Amino acid sequence: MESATVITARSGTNTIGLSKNDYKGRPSTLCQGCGHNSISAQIISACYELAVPPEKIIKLSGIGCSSKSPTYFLSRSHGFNGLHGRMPSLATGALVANRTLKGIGISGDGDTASIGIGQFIHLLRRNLPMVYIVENNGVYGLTKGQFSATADKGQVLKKQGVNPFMPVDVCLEALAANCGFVARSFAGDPKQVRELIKAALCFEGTAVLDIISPCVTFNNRDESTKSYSWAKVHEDPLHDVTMVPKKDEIHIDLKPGEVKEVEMHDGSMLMLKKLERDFDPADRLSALHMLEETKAKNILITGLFYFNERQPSLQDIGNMSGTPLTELPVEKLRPSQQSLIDLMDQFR
Ligand SMILES: Cc1ncc(C[n+]2csc(CCOP(=O)(O)OP(=O)(O)O)c2C)c(N)n1
Ligand code: SF4
Ligand SMILES: [Mg+2]
Repeated sequence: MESATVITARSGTNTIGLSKNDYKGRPSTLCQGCGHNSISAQIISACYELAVPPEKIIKLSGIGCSSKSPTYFLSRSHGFNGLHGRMPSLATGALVANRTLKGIGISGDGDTASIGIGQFIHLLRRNLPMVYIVENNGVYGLTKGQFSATADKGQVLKKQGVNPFMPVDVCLEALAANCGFVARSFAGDPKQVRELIKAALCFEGTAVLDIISPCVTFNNRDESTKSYSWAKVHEDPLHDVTMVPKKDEIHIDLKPGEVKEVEMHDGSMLMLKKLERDFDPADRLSALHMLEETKAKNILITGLFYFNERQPSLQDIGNMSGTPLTELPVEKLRPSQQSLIDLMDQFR
């Protein structure tokens, strides 16, 4: 994705002449304090700072409070709000038919890990160019607070009782499905959310961001691992994340070994400043191990867990045209009679 970040302070516009307002959407109708609102704000900032042309984005979602939120950012972009758990099919169709677009998919833990888990896994196998955000609050917010598939075993909710089931971990699922960009963040850590969204936008395949996004109405009690208070106390970032777009000069004033640089397809750099742990996001098995280990220790580990850009997308495998299908003339879209005869001959 084209990117450039020099913002002229005087005019308040980015390098393509757009102001931050050009990246906003309608006023939110979600509850005040809902984590989903702060994620929308960081999507707006990330796209503004990267000078992403809004018309090159398609917003996709399913059903849920989270899935409503594309209305609250990028009103100049394309968008399709689909059925519960079926956003991946929509995304696949849209992005295969039009290679000039980048997808921003917004889903919930119910939309992805409950009803949509099958669609999610198969989307990852196809590696289409999109940022897939799971706004993870451990409940079905829109339908008034039932346990979702990411709720912890033993969790107690007022009207639900005790959850008897083991949770699905979105990042573990993404790693198992060989997704090339797997990260976790927390809506209460806006800088990390923004920088990871920028990196995800510069990644060419499917980038999964599992963002703990508290539901202040149905699941924000201190003991819940999806609450603001728990996440604030237990968050342990792997690194300090800064995204440097390709047109900016990189100035780092740090000792060698403190920063790991991850280069994106477009030449942008993701700078990962080491904090407590030594961690290499190129090592998938280490990522799996670290996620299991930190979960057992009750730690909310955040940051980029895995990065691998060397995987083809369905667009590459299917040799899809760079021209959107709607712009191709009929004679290019419709196979000739001879090509159909040749195809049938292969099966005789
Ligand atoms: C096929 C289908 N089944 C069930 C529902 C009811 N439903 C609407 S939203 C939702 C869950 C939303 O939870 P989540 O994806 O976590 O989003 P949140 O509201 O928590 O952001 C459910 C079960 C539906 N709309 N369609
Ligand atoms: S019910 Fe929960 S998830 Fe839905 S808008 Fe309110 S706080 Fe957000
Ligand atoms: Mg939810």
